Amino acid sequence: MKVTEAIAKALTHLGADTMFGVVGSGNFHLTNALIAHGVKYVAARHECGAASMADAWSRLAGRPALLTLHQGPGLTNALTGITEAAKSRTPLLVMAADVSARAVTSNFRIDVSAIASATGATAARLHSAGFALDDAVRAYRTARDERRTVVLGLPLDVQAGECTWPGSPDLQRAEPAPPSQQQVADLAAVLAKASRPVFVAGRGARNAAARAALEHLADSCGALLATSAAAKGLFRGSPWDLDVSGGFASPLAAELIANADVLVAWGSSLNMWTTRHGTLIGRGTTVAQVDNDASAIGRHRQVHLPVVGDVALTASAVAGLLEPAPGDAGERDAAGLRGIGYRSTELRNGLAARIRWRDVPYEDESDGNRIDPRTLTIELDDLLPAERVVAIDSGNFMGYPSMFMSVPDQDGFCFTQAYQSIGLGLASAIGSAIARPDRLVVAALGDGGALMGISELETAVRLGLPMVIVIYDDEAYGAEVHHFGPDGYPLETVRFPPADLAAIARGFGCDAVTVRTADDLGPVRDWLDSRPARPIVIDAKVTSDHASWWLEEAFRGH
Ligand SMILES: Cc1ncc(C[n+]2csc(CCOP(=O)(O)OP(=O)(O)O)c2C)c(N)n1
Ligand SMILES: [Mg+2]
Repeated sequence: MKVTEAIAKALTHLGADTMFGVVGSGNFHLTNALIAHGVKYVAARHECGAASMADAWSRLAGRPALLTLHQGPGLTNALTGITEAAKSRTPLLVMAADVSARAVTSNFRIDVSAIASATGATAARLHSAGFALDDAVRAYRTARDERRTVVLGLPLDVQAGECTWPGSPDLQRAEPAPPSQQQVADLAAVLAKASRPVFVAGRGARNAAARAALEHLADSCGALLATSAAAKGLFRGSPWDLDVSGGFASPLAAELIANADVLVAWGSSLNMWTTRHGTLIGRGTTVAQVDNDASAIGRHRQVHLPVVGDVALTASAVAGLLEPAPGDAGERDAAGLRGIGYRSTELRNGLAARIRWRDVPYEDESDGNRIDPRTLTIELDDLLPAERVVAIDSGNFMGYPSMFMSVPDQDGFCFTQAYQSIGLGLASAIGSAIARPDRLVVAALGDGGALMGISELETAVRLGLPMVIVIYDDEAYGAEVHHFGPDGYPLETVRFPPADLAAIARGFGCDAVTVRTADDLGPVRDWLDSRPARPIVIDAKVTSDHASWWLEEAFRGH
């Protein structure tokens, strides 16, 4: 059997069914072999776009997409997207064609392993035709079971070789790691005594099983529920949901988190973004951290109680030790609350009224020619169906969709910020739309990031994706303007003349509208009613007199 054929057969047996890429001579045959085995292939226009699509798809599907790349520049073009995926622990298999070992003078020759490792991805390689299948299966398993971005180098001579089919690979996955009984008991003891416990769930808790186990445990000890930005939406619908902890936290959420006496991080590293540079962790707060990766514990914050174990398993085990004593149920108040921990009827009412950013009063700075980005985002939040995925690029604007747009659950938010690159948002929105065709995908971009990744507009149009692409257009690299402007530095390098982004979008085949006031959003309503088969781009000319408050806070981390 041809090596490419054997790899395609094995990967599809393991469950690979979606692939993104740009095809050149080095990945032509393998890509076609995978398509022949039933894999859906999405052709991107730039390898970085393909990588971000694959990253987003894998996050929302919870299993590895395949990314297929030509040798040399195919891989280097994809590197920013691959780095984002690697830093986010996205399960992703990058199939990177490479020159043959003997082709020492080829133009396409680069050190694939060194490049892969340098980004934080796991480097793998097909070593010979005889072992190619083992190498490919091991790479897929590492991506799937260890949530790693794996770059599999595919030398052309090995790809062209022959091998024997050894039979289908085993589908079994490694069991999640249970925590030690001692650590479970210690955490239960701390929570049993806590009067103001708060849970912060992160990327490692972004699944339905973890949500159920954490909510159950939180009910037993009266904890309030927050997430890192990467897990936004996880507790949506719970009356005790504080939404995001960190720079995006609403004033009430920040106050409640800072006043916790026990804070438990679940699959969250408590980095500077999640803790607002540590200010959300009170001086006397006991901090526990639960993570299946021991090396993640204490990486950013001092932790009093480390627990190494799977989030859902640990939460269930701790809840088992905290079950209410018989007769305890009689203490419920009129609202059915046991009044334990942080919870009370008064707080519940306070959360319902004030936990959302859009319920915090602000002065609308719209002036008729430019719209206040807060007002724009609240209008869109009302206008767009609640069953949505919000995918966000990087820049000053990014706080507005993150804070003013609600999402239905943890799969309603695609936040590619582990590498803080601009330009990935449109492609990650396309990957989201392919993963979740049942939801409206909203890409939220700055004008800088939009123009950097704009080649993928053609992909969105070609695929007939009914997405909303909203561009917060301040005609600048606003983050830099607000970073350096206050100190009087020249800003010519980060400001641009107005661009008619709606006209550019129409050129790609999108619907488009320019928005200066809320009334200009009428065409978006019509588009929603029209069962659209193409994207709509909203070029929103936004006010930009000052930095967003979250950015001002974030600059302290630079
Ligand atoms: C690939 C990359 N290049 C440069 C930067 C530095 N950078 C951070 S935010 C930003 C400006 C982004 O502009 P835009 O997308 O318009 O968003 P805005 O800040 O104006 O809201 C730049 C250049 C980066 N993060 N990533
Ligand atoms: Mg801008």
